[in-house]
Amino acid sequence: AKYSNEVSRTFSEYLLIPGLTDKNCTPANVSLKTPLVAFNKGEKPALELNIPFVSAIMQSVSDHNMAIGLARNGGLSFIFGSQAIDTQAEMVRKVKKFKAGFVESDSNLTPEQTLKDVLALKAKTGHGNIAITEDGSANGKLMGIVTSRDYRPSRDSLDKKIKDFMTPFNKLITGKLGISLNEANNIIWDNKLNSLPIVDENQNFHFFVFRKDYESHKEHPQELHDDSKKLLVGAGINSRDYKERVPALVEAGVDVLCVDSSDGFSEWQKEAVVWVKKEYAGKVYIGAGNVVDKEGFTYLAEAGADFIKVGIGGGSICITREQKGIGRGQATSVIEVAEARDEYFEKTGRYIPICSDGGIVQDYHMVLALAMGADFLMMGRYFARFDESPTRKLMVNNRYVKEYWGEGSNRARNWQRYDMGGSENLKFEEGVDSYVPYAGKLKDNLDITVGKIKSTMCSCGSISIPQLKDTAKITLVSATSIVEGGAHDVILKDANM
Ligand code: MZP
Repeated sequence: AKYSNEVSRTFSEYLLIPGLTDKNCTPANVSLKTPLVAFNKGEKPALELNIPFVSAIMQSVSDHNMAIGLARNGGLSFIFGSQAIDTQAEMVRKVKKFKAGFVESDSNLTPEQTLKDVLALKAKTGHGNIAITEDGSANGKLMGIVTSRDYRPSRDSLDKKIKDFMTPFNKLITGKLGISLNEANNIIWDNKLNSLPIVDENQNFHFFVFRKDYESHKEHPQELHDDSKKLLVGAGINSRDYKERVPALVEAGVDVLCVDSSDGFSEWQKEAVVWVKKEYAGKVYIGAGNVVDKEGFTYLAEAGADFIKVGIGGGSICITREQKGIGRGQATSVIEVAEARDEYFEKTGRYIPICSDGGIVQDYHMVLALAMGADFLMMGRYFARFDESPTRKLMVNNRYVKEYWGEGSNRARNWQRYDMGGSENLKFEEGVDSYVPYAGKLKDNLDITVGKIKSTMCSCGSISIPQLKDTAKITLVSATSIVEGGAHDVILKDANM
């Protein structure tokens, strides 16, 4: 056996030391733009993210709703692959159908039909804001309310018009749905009164938005990325059925794929990457992983991967290290693979972004991962807590929680990912089924996280991710200095005395 003398470390064992914050170094000047796929020296990556976050390839995290929410905020989701090919492709299609400025609904109201209705009603009434009602009259049953795309009133007048227009319908929505007026108002008016409700003919409430977050739309123009004004979306694939799955996903419009495996240093991964690169060159991008050292990185880089995912056993729901004894501390893995990425770039002129996957607990861990060389981060637990994740919100022990289960748990039954041998049964579990504290809306939480990251970067004297990588000063912390970092030697006022 070969021994690595280096201790395998996690993010919590490090801290950042401030660098000089010059006057230009303000959160408003910080850019979190980062490459998503490989590019050659002197060129620009074909796909970039406006915030360095992607959501995990997991049943309990990334469906079409999460993908729409995250893409609209500058990140990207990889829709889970542990499902039938047609249902996964349908989720991709739903994201790609979502167009900036169009109303979208996952009800029977297709965007096309909705738009047709709007235009017809607009022609009849001459109004910009239009309710879709059963019989087309203002007294009919409300089906939805939309604003036609070519109608661009000022923010203020739009807010007022929507408010005036919606007032008579509040009761209907509240009554039929059995939610409180407060809840309804929260939903209907959202933060900045830019959200609109859609109700289908069965009175099912499909909350969707029209030009949501007018302001952040400008700040995170991800949705304007490719000219079609379509959102970017990714999807997980496995190394078994990719010859059937990939064509369906490409046909549905997927932008980027990722071979999803807890251990990606394998000939199966290489074959999958090589096949996709050959059959779909220029049509779709493909990431691979997960690896935790230079050898694994170089193997997948040479196979042609467009990005490489790093991390084994660090996920919050993951028990791979306990069950199989394989893995490595996430910080050490990222540091070593980032070195391999830089050496490979130096040697070949091809920059292959790396993604730190799993094990992020505190927001400052995100800055550490980026400073250690990750180009972007994949997170499961973080996103599972939000309204947009696909799982149930429950009340457990007097607090709201959301369900969150690992892809290696029996619940996910993702055979391809964890069962290497092709047997029909999962012999042992590598993941747990759990709850995470419910945290509300994706956007509200992302705003806080992004704000914190920008502020930490300013303390480090950096206004971009590449600058942070080059200049960050990182120190190991002792067990006692971790204690020093929390509140200590005081009696907290809300503690039970
Ligand atoms: P976290 O953000 O919850 O800490 O970790 C999410 C990551 O854990 C996923 O992106 C994936 O790589 C990994 N994962 C997912 N399921 C399992 C499992 O069941 C797992 N063991 O390790």
